[in-house]
Amino acid sequence: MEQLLDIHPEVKEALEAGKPVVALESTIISHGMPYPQNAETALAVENIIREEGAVPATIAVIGGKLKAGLSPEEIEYFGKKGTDIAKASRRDLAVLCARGEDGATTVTTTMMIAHMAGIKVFATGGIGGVHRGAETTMDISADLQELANTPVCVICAGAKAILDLALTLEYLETNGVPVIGYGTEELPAFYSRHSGLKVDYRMDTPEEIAKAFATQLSMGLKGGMLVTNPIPEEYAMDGKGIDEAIEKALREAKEQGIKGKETTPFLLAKIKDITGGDSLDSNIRLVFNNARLAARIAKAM
Ligand code: PSU
Ligand code: MN
Repeated sequence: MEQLLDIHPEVKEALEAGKPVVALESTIISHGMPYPQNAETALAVENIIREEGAVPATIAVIGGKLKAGLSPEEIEYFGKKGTDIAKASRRDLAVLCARGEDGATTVTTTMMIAHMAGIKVFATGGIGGVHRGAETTMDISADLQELANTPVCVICAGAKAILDLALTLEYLETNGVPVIGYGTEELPAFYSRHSGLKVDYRMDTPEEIAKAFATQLSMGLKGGMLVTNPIPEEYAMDGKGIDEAIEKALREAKEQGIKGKETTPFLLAKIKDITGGDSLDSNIRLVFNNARLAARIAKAM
C-alpha cells in the first residue's frame, strides 16, 4: 500500500497538521468536459478551495500509482489526454496499478483513494446512480455502492436526469446513505435546482453538515454522506430545453446499443453537443459552487 499510494507533499503536510483538505475527482477532467475548459476548470476549482483556506487534492491513477494531489502539469496532462485515459472504477483499480497504467478516477475510486489517504471531504459535479431502465439493464453506478461502504462526505449538485432519480434515492436509503439538501428540501438535479423529489434532511450551514458527518464517523458507521448543493439560480437550466436534450441523448444511446461504462460518458457528451456551450458553463459554475461548500465543510470538521 505504502508504495502504491502517493500523497502530494502539500496534502500530506496539511493532513498531518489537521488542516482541511478537499478531494477532487479526475474523470470530470478527462471524460466530463472538453479540453481546454477541463484543465482550466480543474485548476480554478483548486484555487477556490485554497481561497477558502483548505488544501485541494485532485485524485487520479498515474503510472500505476494512486495519487492524492496532482501538480498543475499532471492536471494539464489529464485534460489533454481526455478520453484516452481509462475511466477507472473500483473493478479497474488493481489491474491499472499492476500494469503501471493511468486512470481517471470516478466518484467511486476518488472516494476509495481519499479514504486511503485520510481525506474526509470530496467535491464533484454530479454522481452516478440508478439508470433509467435499470430494472432490465441492471445499470447501477458503483458510486452508490461506494457511498454505502466508504466514509467520505461527497458534495455534489445532485445527479443528472439521465438517471432515474427516484430509484437512486431508494437505493441510497436501502444502503443507509443520508442525503442532505444544502438550503433546500428538494433534491437538485444537476443543471436544474428541481427534481420534485425530497432529500432526507435540509441543512443550512457547513457547520451543521460537518457536525452530522463527524457524528457518523464517531459512531464507526462504514458509509458516506451525500450533500446535494443546488446550482446557483443564475446558472440553472430549468425546463424544456434540457429535458428534450436528455430524452434525445437517451434515445441515441439505445439506438446505438451503448452499454456498461460507456453509457454515462456517452450521455454526457451528447447532452453537451445538443445544448451547446450553455450546459458547459452551468457545469463549470456548479462545480465551483460545490468546491466552495466542500472547503467550508472541511474547515468546520
Ligand atoms: N455524472 C456527471 N458528470 C460526470 C460523471 C457523472 O454529471 O463526470 C462521472 C463521475 O466520475 C461519476 C461517473 O462517478 O461518471 C459515473 O459513471 P458510471 O455511471 O459509469 O458509474
Ligand atoms: Mn454504469
